[in-house]
Amino acid sequence: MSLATSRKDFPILTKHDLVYLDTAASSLTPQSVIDKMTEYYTDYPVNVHRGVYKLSYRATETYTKARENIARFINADFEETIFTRGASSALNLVALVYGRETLKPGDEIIVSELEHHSHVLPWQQVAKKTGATLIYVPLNKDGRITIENFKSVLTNQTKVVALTYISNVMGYITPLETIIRLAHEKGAIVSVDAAQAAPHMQIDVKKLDCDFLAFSGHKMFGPTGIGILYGKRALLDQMEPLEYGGDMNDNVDKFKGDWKDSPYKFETGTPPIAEAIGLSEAINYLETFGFDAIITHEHTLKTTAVKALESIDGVTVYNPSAETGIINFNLDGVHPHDVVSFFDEDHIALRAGHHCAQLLIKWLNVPATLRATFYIYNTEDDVKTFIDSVKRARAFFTDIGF
Ligand code: 7TS
Repeated sequence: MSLATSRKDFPILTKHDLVYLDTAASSLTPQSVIDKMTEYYTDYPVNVHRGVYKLSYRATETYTKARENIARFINADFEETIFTRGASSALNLVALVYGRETLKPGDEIIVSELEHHSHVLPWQQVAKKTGATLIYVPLNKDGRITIENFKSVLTNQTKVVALTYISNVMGYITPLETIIRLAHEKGAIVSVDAAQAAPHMQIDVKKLDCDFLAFSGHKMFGPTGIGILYGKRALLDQMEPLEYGGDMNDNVDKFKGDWKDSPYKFETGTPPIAEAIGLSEAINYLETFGFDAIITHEHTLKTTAVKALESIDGVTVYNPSAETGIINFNLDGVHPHDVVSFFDEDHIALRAGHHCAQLLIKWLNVPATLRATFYIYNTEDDVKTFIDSVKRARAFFTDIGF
């Protein structure tokens, strides 16, 4: 399918005058995904793995096929593809189970200041509980994780490397293939936060050889409330569940019970059925474009916008070299929260704040930033509207002495 005609697939874009530049927070939802979820709620809205009646068989079969499709999408096995509430819960599961069960005093966990809070806070807690130490990869002058800088903190004590694949603020791609190889040579495992990568680039967990990888449905045309944790089977087999209850269990006696194998042992209770079906359809939709076309389109729009921003006096772009479609910027001397109302007036949706990445905002030494992100439905016209709005805001604040 062509990117140029994709806008008509998104009901929100056909109904409203909207320049949507906040995909890094959540992408818009195409009609085909809405239809698949409506079909579930309309035609077979029943639980899975329980009822011995036709509707429940249909729900179970569609739900199971959804997992198969999502596993195929990242080249994982079915048993290695766990449904979670989102990337945050997936990353927490790794830290709170694998981390807590295996780490001991003296062990080191490598993280970075580019991480989203959901890939730092769980490891901080685990470090506190186990006596392990958090070590930060020094970022280079552009704010990137480099192989050289990673090597400078990798030691024989490194047991876990927890890094983002694409930064949600800087849009940089982490050189993970080499980092994973180096980490494995030291016997460390690698947890990858792919929340910003899965919507924009092909992920092959076997080729990447990561140990864990997490992403969310709602950033890649899917619904909210669902995410994926991929884990290598051998690691998942040695991990205990995080939560206990229905569906994950096998035999239950008065004083002990046991549980099924992965993925079920990590998924207690009624699962996100409509969401799993919706995410599978979102993947089908995403795949009709091909990742090369997607990333080229986003990057082209981003490059045009950065060039225009850099020609405006009093605008700072913090990540001009980003390989993806994310622009992180500020109007000099103006708090981003004072700027966003200009965008809102022009029907432009973008985010101001710390983007759940306070470590990076502190590294940049600013109170907050503005972030614009491009995806398949954005156009050259969107870039123009965005740049005109920045110019209008800049002129206003210059006039009043900022
Ligand atoms: N990791 C990264 C890199 C993210 O960008 C996000 C969400 C998460 C993890 C957490 O995902 P969730 O689905 O569990 O919330 N990032 C953002 C953002 O940049 N703006 O809003 C949410």
